[in-house]
Amino acid sequence: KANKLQYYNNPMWPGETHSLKVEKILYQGKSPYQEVLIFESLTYGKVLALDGIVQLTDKDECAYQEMITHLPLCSIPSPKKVLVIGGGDGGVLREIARHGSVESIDICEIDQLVIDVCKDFFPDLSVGFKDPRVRLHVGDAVEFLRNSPEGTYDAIIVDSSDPIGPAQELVEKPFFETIARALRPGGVLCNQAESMWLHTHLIQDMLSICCETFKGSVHYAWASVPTYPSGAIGFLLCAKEGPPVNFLAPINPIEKLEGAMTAGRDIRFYNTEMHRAAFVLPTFAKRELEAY
Ligand code: AAT
Repeated sequence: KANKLQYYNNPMWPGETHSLKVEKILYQGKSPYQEVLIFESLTYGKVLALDGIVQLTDKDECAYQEMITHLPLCSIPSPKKVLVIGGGDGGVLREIARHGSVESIDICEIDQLVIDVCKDFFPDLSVGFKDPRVRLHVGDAVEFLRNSPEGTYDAIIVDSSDPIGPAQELVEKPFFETIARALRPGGVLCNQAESMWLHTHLIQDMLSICCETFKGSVHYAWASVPTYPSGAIGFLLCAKEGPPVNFLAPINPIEKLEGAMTAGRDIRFYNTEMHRAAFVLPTFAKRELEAY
């Protein structure tokens, strides 16, 4: 009962909650950063929750991981150096591996426990860590970016949890400034950007910080993910000043990359049409987000 109350009162989505029937609890533990729970659900397969918030499920992880990865990587010609923030389950790494042009993939995840339990329970995601191009850094992304050399990355993907707990600083201006510093001119950022149904003010703040910080194009995109609050999640796409980037029309289409659609687990959600469609906003969201 106490848990139920806590979920209804989550300040990120006050007064609402979403339930999944638990068939079996597979793992429950606590790291220095968060509570980690894995369970088998009736209808979405295995589920990973951190502090009671669903991070991914077997059934719909394809939508989030494929979009957060291919929206940025298909928007620039032959990405080579990529950085992932968060993403300890390995799903985004699995998606990056489809891009043959990529030479190195750094990942900075704060929580070793997430990495370890996902290796045990989500082999279809943690397979991403097996790619020889991957270098794992366990630590806080804020610290990692402060120490990373300037102008290094072609793309940075911020696959982080909600800004309560260890990801709090990841929506603040100093963090975006270190990201912009770490990108090469014309390099791109794709940041998990919450829901247009729930988080207008947060998205507006992130948009205005990013327009100021990156100076190239900045756009909001979204996709349907049934197990995330409100059933939708957004992505903030930013290009650093330099060679111009047109996010709306992918220059590096996935369908043209040798074997990318079928390597490992087949692509289930992303394609060039979904890429273009992701930037089309409902009227209310256009009105609220356009000015930024
Ligand atoms: N791909 C699964 C989706 C996630 S996981 C987010 C990850 O970000 C978690 O493993 C968490 O430990 C990590 N993380 C949080 N804060 C930091 C930090 N400061 N530095 C590095 N890693 C961090 C996200 C789902 C989004 C759900 C939206 N409601």
